[in-house]
Amino acid sequence: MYMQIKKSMVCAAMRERTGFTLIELLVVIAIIAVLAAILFPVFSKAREKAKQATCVSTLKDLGLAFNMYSQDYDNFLPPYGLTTASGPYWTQIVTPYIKGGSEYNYFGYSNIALGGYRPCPSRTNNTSYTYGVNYGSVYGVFGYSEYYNSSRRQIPLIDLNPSCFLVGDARIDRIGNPREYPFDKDSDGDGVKDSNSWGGLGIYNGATERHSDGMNFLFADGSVRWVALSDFMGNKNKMWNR
Ligand SMILES: [Ca+2]
Repeated sequence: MYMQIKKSMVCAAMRERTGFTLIELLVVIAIIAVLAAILFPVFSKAREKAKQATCVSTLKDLGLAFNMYSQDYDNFLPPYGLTTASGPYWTQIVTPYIKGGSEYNYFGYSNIALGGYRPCPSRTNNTSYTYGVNYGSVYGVFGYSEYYNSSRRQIPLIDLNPSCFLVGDARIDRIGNPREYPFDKDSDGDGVKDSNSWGGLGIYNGATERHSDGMNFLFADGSVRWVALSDFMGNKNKMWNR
């Protein structure tokens, strides 16, 4: 009799344990949500790191292409634009020197369907160039054009300051050299001057901090490095000086 009662009690207890209670289910869901919240930023950071590495390798190939171009043109880099206002521009001039590129490609243009070639994978829109050259007729490395500005052949590539930037992550195909286009205007209203009062280049003179608050730069010595936005603004290692 006693055994029978005990057996039926155990059975009842076991029946109660056959499913999850609502509370248990909610706890499990909450734990999954917390884990997802922790892991998703980690995954997206890892994805951005991979894109940044692709961008670095693209800029290294661009450095080799500039080097080959300069060997064909008495050690000089291509101008920003050649001969007339309608181009061709450096983005077209340099692509035949890059493996797989042709005269019909536009280096760094974001829309591959429209002939864009090797755009930065971290771009956020599909209607612009993603790399800009160090631009300016006096302090820049790439002058407007040989047609408008004979200064394009002032300094051969091998005589440039090795830590001077040639190309960097940008929203347009040029970055106004801050020595010629100083940061004398606060365009986002946070009290810090971040762009040139001329206004044609936009915030950071066209450069953009698309990789973890910084950007990748190709330098005159062929090296490629990530530079924090604040270091670019502060001319670290004299990266603006040619
Ligand atoms: Ca500002």
